[in-house]
Amino acid sequence: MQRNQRLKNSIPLVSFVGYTNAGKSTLFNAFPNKKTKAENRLFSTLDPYLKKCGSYKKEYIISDTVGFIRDLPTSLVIAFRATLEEIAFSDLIVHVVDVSDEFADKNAEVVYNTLEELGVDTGDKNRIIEVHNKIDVSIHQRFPPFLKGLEKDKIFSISAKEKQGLEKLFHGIENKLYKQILKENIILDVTETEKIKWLYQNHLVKSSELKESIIKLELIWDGEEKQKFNEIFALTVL
Ligand SMILES: Nc1nc2c(ncn2[C@@H]2O[C@H](COP(=O)(O)OP(=O)(O)OP(=O)(O)O)[C@@H](O)[C@H]2O)c(=O)[nH]1
Ligand SMILES: [Mg+2]
Repeated sequence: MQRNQRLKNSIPLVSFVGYTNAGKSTLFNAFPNKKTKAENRLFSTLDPYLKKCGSYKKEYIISDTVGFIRDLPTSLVIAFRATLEEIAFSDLIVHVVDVSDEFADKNAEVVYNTLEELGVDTGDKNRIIEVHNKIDVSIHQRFPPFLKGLEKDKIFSISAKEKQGLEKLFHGIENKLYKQILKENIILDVTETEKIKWLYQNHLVKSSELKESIIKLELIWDGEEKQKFNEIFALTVL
């Protein structure tokens, strides 16, 4: 409900979370501002941990928050209570991980446990992306997800400090928040039953037209669904 309400009434909220020292605030500052001067003043007066970002018609608000640690001190929890509560209702959770830290695994685990405690279902992978930060000083450039099963397109390797990989991240966030709805036709042979079945089962078919052994399907889907289809069936859509 919260999510739909926000999308209807205002702009989506993107919460930065992560272990302390992961680079959340550095990343927050690296995001280009989208505000007018007046808005700017209003925002920073109301809450210095919020910032309006994004491009034309794809705006969103980012929220920086306190770094998680094994046992968050009560005073910090109280001070950041509103922000912490907002995390569970945000449209996207950006988990910043310092991959140059030898304890990155353990730290990420603490973050996911804390998120669960805050009421976030970490099994809902549609709302979580991982930002692997500090690749300028890490041993590898790419790391597997810290959240088991998180898809590759939800992982962004960056250096917030050196401003590496940021453009891809900005686009990734916009695409997650504002899915592009595509209307496309696909022509299949009727013997390609697995593909046809998959499209119907995922409720992507708007109409169909059968001509001899050829079926033309009118699809309404988003980029993510299209990509999934192409991955499963390794096919280019006409
Ligand atoms: N080498 C390198 N250092 C970084 C990078 N990003 C952040 N840092 C450094 O890491 C330290 C912590 O960065 P912050 O942005 O304050 O981290 P944070 O996650 O906001 O920390 P808390 O608010 O304390 O939880 C600072 O010294 C940053 O300069 C990066 O991409 N590369
Ligand atoms: Mg910080």
